[in-house]
Amino acid sequence: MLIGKKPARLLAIALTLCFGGSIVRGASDEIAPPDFAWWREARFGMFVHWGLYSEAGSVWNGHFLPGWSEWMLNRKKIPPAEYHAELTPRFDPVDFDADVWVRTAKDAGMKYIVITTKHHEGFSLWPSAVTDQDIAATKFGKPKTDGGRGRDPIRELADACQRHGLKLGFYYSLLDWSNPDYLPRREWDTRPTAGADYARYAQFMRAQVKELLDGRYGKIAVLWGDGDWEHGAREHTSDEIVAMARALQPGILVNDRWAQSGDYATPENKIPDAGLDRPWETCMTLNGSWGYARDDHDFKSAAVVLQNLADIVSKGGNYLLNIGPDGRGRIDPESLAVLASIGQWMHTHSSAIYGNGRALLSVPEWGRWTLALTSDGSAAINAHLFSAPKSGVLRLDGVIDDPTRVRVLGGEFESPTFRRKGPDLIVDLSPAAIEMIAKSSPHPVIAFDFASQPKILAAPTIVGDERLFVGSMIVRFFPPPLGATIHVTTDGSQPTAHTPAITPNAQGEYAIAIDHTATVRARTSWQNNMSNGETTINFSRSELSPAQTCGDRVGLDARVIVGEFETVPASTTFDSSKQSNTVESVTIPRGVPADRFAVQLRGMIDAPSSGVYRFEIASDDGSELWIDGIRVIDHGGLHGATPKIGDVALAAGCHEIDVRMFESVGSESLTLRWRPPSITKFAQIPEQSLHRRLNLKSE
Ligand code: JFZ
Repeated sequence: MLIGKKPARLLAIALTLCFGGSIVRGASDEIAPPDFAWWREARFGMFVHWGLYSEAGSVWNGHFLPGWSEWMLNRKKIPPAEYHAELTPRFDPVDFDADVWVRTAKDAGMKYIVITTKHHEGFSLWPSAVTDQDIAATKFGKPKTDGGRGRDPIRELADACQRHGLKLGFYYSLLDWSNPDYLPRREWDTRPTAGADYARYAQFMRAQVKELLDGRYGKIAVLWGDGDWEHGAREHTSDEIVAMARALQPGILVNDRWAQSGDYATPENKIPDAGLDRPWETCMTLNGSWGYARDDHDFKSAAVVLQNLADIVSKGGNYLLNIGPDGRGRIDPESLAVLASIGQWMHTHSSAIYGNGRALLSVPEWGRWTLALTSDGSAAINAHLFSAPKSGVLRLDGVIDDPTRVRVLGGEFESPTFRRKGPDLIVDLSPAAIEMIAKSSPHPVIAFDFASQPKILAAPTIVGDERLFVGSMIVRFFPPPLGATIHVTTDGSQPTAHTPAITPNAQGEYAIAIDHTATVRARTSWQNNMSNGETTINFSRSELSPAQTCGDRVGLDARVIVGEFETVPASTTFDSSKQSNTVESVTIPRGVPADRFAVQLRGMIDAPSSGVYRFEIASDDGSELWIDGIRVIDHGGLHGATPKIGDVALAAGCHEIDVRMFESVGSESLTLRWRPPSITKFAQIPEQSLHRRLNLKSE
């Protein structure tokens, strides 16, 4: 995976050098790849929710409304005109000092800030040429010549970030409760919808995003979309917006809330159990609201935040911790106190956070392991001790190298020593150390320093993610730690020290060939000590599904049925369909109801070559992909627009395709991409590759 990305990165560096470090696009129009280097190093950022709702603080007509303050317009069913008329004149954040905000973030150890430039309420926090519902409509933002203060908070924040060396990202809401072109309207919103045009709204979004990214605010590191759930990517013109962002701001990171998967995932207010297999960032509130909420004093403690941070980093993710400054621009004293405590801990422990990621050690009962790899080649395994180990002992299973040093990062207790037991490192904690660990809050960290990346006798990694093959396939293993050996069985039995070891081939790769369906089990050993961990993967040999006659016209037949579905309906259920038409690609046909329907798309798909095809379906809600009567992807159930993949072996030529999806309520979407044999990336399925079948009843 990494190897595939390298040329692009090198190209970007080469371009940067050629053009004297300025940010330019190459003559080939090559777009710089998303720059994850700083983001992985940073690990910790500040989310800022700030807008008109901050002035209200969840108080409307004198009543405090618990919950998310930035949703007040919607929750109180306030007509947008009334909302803006009340809050725009009041919004005058004279206490706003961008340096204070940025220093607060920096002192807390945060490396980047993402601010809401426009939230669902539809108020732009910068002077925007394409709306009047913006900062320029307030006394704060009105030009001095018009009696205003002439201030632009986004500019002040951008400049302060620049001064203090923090990266800046822009949150932008696709959902907009105020823009007259935004549809659908809330049920209680009485503004006439005649003349409203979502395409024009999308154009407005493009104009606004352009303002934010065209360079007037300098280098912008992240475009953080949100509120994508009422329309699909095509209506939002997400592709155009994202392409524009990448062209204007080379290396910019785009999140996954543009009705498409983006560069990284953003689980919200929760930490995925085992992390995710793509870059990810959890955003979290500090109290119970994103925006300032006057009476919400239920703040997380620094200890909880720092355990979350260690948990996230141990799973390879980032943490975007939110603050909600008030309508005068002040960060409340409770948030400041928590951030200050976080900063104190970070001051002495940040080496166990920055640039850290997953360690190859299993999750311990007492806390989390993180692994730091530094640019000079040295490394550290960090034990984040949320509680004292029950056994009184820290075990670093399978860590073959000896650390050069063991340190208690904050010096809360005396650095322990280690002993070796075969492939394992053991640290016996003194009663005094155990007592200190139990007492310390936020948690203490013991760092194990290594001169170079430590060899860890973990379960071997299998390279690649092919699980289905035709004929025979080579299964490759990641090189084991130096001097360690890989033992592999293919008959389902557990590998032991007596299982013959595999030796590297002429290319230095550890690989075996299989020509039958097999369960591959692998362990590593070092000096006759077997790894505790084991890798088990099933590989299936498949025959190529034979090709059939192609259709003679492009497009797929679509059938729509209306009703309440919670699972993907069977094909025969669509026989009752009263609505059928043609689509040019795998998409939801026009004219479906807003909610409660199911769609079936049928036809032929033309495979350019023989081999294993991988498909990726993304749908909201559930979907299934069938090819030649084989269920390739089962993505059933109610969910958001999440992707799911499946493999199928196809002979070159045409095959029956049947895509079914259903939508309960909310937003709906459907996309299908493929990765043909020996291609490394997913791609759009060309429209010429989809054919209508001639023998369908509707013909
Ligand atoms: C959104 C906003 O509605 C909210 O006000 C806040 O800005 C937050 C960061 O993002 O809320 C969401 C968005 C996505 C999910 C849930 C709440 N989600 O994907 O589960």
